[in-house]
Amino acid sequence: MNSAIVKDFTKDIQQYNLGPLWEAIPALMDHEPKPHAHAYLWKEELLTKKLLEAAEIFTPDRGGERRAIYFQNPGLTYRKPWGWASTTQTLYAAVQLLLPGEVAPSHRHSQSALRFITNGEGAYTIVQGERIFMEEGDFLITPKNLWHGHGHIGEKPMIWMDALDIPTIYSIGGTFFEPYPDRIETPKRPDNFSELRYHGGMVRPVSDRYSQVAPLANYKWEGTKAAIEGLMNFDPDPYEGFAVEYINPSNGQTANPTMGAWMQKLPKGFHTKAHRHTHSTIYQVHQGTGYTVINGVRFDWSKGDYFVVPNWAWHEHVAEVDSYLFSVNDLPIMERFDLEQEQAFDANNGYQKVESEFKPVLV
Ligand code: GTQ
Repeated sequence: MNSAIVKDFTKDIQQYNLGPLWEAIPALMDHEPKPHAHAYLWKEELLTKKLLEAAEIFTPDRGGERRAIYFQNPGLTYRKPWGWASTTQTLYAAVQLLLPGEVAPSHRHSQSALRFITNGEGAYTIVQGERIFMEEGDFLITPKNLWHGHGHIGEKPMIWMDALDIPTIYSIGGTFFEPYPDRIETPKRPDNFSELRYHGGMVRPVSDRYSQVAPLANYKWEGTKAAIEGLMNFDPDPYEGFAVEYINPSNGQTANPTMGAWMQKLPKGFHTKAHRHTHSTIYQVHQGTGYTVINGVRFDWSKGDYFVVPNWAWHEHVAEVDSYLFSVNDLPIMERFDLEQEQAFDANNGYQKVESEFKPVLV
């Protein structure tokens, strides 16, 4: 085989929008996942400052737009436009600020959403005609195609985390979006309807024996915390500490069909063993201080910070004080394709060597 001839031919076919597999195959078929997403961390101070600056220049009052600032992974900016708003290859996350008296108009879309409430009270989201009042530590879901908008009748600014499957839906060409005909939906059900129906925790109304999309809209913090405290009577998971997953009580599946959401407690001094897995994860530090080692780099975190563990990246957590980590993952997507794999870090007693420290951008 004459390599000059092969090279010429490779060039030749590209002008016809054809491609040479013999050149491309090593890049197309990595021997194992090579995430384009970087491990990364954003400090709370930066996020709060930028949200308050955004509040000076932008009000969420048109077409369903929100005052949300998303986490653009620096390894995924080549995706145009707007980097597909990719925090990991499959997931989007953002922080959103709603001020007292403001309305974020109702809309619906084919992307699924979830929220984790980090600051404030007095705002509600209205989903399926139900006003759901949000408090710190609450976890809320808005699976695809449900009308949702937000309003604020309290006194303090409210900030929460949004996570959506935007990059996934964008890349497979499945985007639908529709503004609500009026500004915001009018309530059709009593306030906090679903959390009242599920007040007992692991019992369900008999009418919910068959799978429903979002029978429970708000998973209150006190319930999540109580579940974790129950787990603390037993040995922790070596990789996750004391961790629970939010589920749909009508079918036992993940609360959102395309995104997993967990809350994990790491008691003071707890050091998880290192492992890696196919799925990627976005963390929000709900409480505490500590660090996570990702592929040998130490990421120090404290309350209110956000960080990304890309797929197939070695990682382990260390809590310096009692800590709670909220996280969102694409495990349901990986499992849908039967691609999930996990590997324990065997060397060095199960812990990575720290080779460097991540320096976050400060304000
Ligand atoms: O609050 O409904 O961050 O629709 C992105 C898309 C938030 C929301 C986001 C959305 C929302």
